[in-house]
Amino acid sequence: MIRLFANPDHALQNARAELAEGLLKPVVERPERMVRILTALEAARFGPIETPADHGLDPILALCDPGYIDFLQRAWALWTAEGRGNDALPLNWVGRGMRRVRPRHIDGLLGYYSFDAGTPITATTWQAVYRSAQTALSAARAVSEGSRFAFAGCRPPGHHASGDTFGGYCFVNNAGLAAQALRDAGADRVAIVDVDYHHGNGTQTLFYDRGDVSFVSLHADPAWEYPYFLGYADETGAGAGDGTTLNLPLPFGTRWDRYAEALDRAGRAVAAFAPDGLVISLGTDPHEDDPISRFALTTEDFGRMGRVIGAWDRPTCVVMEGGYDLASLGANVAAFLGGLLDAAR
Ligand code: OKP
Ligand code: ZN
Repeated sequence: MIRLFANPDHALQNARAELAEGLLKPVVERPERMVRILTALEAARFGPIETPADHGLDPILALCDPGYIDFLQRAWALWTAEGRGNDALPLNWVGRGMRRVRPRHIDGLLGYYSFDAGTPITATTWQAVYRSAQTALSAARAVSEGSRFAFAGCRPPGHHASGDTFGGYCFVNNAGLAAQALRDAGADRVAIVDVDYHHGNGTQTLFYDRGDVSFVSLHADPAWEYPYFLGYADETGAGAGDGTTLNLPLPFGTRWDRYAEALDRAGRAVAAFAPDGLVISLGTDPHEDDPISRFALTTEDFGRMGRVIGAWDRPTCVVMEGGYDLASLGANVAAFLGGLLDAAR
């Protein structure tokens, strides 16, 4: 049995442009993505799509820097106070030899709290981000109340956001909130497995030194792919979290055969950690038709992936991340969830 939740305010994140390849290009992370996912889930008849409950700001503030959350809530007002009406993008960052101070001007704050120029803030971004977070919290609640599976239709996504940094279309780490919610509801250990094409740098950072939440990620080799500055195989955790991070970088062109081997390694790491709950950061951008990615999985492969992960046999909260091929996106998500359910019967 699976319970499904979707962010009713996802369309409030509807930015115009991101800086890419030296140009302002139309954003690829757009509302139509969630429309496609929900249409496919309805057609697959997994069950009703529920409106998330409001769990308030406290769980967000428990995982994130309050100064950062305050910035997200106020960024648009500070931006428009400069006489600007277009979407806000950062343009300046700390370089080597400079100081990590928190500036006062909005342009300085945007750089202080970000790591790329591809993640626009609009008038309604905070509302969309807040409700996306509530969607993940509601799915985690469903799992902790006994549902074997839950799906959080989060948009905007979250896995690139740490507790104080936005980037990669992400502002608040929805998967991290779900993992912490499972912990707070009594799970001693939670594993997060990230199958998005891009490394979940924000999630890794949030839990890097924690022994109670492990992070396992399959993604394109960051030496060649975004986010470039985290996600290498030699990052294995620190302190109490020593050995609880596992990065499995894969080459461009990766197909199911190679992917399945890495997923098997991920499964062995999860089994060794013996978690009471599992959070999956689901990106469908490993699909062969994804416009910004270079793996070669098919829709059928997402079904296989779901069956493998379902066989790990843990209460599982699936949190939506990326995936930008509108034609296959819905079918890929439905195939993955169908695979989970197949494995559990
Ligand atoms: C977010 B998620 C495309 C450039 C890519 C950022 C990618 C963010 C991916 N014009 N820039 O992990 O799917
Ligand atoms: Zn991605």
